Amino acid sequence: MHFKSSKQLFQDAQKFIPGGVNSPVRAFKAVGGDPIFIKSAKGAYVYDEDGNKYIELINSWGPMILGHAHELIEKAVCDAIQNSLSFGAPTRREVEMAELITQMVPSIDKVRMVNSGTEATMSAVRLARGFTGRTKIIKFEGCYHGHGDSFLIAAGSGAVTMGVPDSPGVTAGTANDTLTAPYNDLESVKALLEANTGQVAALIIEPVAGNMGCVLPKAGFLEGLRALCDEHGVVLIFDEVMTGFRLSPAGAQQVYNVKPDLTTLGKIIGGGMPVGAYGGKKEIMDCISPVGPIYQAGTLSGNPVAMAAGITMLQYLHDHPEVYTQLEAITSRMVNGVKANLNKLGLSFTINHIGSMWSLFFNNGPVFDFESAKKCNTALFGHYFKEMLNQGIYLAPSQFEALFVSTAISDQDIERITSANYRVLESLKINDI
Ligand code: HOZ
Repeated sequence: MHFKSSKQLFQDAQKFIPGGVNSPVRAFKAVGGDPIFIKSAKGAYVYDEDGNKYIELINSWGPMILGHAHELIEKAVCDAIQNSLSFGAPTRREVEMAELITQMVPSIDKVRMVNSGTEATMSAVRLARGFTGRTKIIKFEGCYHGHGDSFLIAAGSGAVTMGVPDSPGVTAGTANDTLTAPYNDLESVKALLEANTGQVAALIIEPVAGNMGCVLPKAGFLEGLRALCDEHGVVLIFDEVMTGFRLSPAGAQQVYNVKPDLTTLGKIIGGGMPVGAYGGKKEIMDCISPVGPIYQAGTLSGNPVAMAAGITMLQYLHDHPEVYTQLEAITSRMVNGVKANLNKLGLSFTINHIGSMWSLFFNNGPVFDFESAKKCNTALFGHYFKEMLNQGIYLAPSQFEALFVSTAISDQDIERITSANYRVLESLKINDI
């Protein structure tokens, strides 16, 4: 086959695909330059079409908890494809998957499989609306819940880096039904609920935000939301597409000990295959068709190959809880190395870290919401990103994305990451941010 470099591929891609990519963040617009095209990956490393090898901290935006191309998951997929790729009919593995999820996440009594996190959040909101008979929802500025119309209001991730947190194409009616509050600001949620009494169906939140960089909930914030939702009869939805099974076997809700009514899950539960799910309290979930009247469906939902990959990874996490200690240790070593670099260089950039998620913000103040995240020097981040890439470290190509760590990262990899970080920060000539 004719060899094409990343540069040539990107040129060709732009002729046939809008912007040359199938998801905006990949276009490197937030950091400048052209994207690299990935050929393969194994463990902690990705290899591009140009023959370069990188240590990577994206991990498919979360799911590669055990690193790329893990033997057990590969085998499960290879075994599953022998029996055809899709049936659009019930299969044994869907039951196994649902049982495993409900076993690992105590707040989930019943779960419905879909094909992506976006589908999961859209479906969960429809369910909450049907269940409560109300129309409005509350979301937080800078949180990203996929590209459903209701969520493209003050949205994070690619929506903010492309400068369209409020996307054209979303009708005024839909936008009016989405109320927004600053992350970590309980008082503003209280005010919204009081001003819209009896109208709010759901409050949806990333319990640890990963789409404005990694932003942690302040002490008492999630508990406060739980209490407010109870008081106002609002369905509390935790979007754990990035945090579910990553921060603990039961995600952020276990770490913070707060039970949502519904949870949305995504890519992680497919071990890298395209999957999503939403689940929660039995009385709410039983409102979905064919038990109840709220409709939601999909030919590829519960796809057998995706189920095989996901079950294998979740079962592994279930059987090996030490994975979480390992992830925390690897990430802490990395983060502490970067902190030491900042100290040596007299820099006071902010680092947010929890478990195997973290962000280095090019910002001297604390980052606890969208406004503080937006104070970052994104131009400087762009230089940093490109120089790190030149050093063989592939970071998320935006200041407003979290980094995800896998168990495949070795001590030598950490040393390479932290020493590259030192060299790059030193070379950036940071005067004033
Ligand atoms: N929305 C994803 C990050 N939060 C990026 C998805 C992708 O480009 O694959």
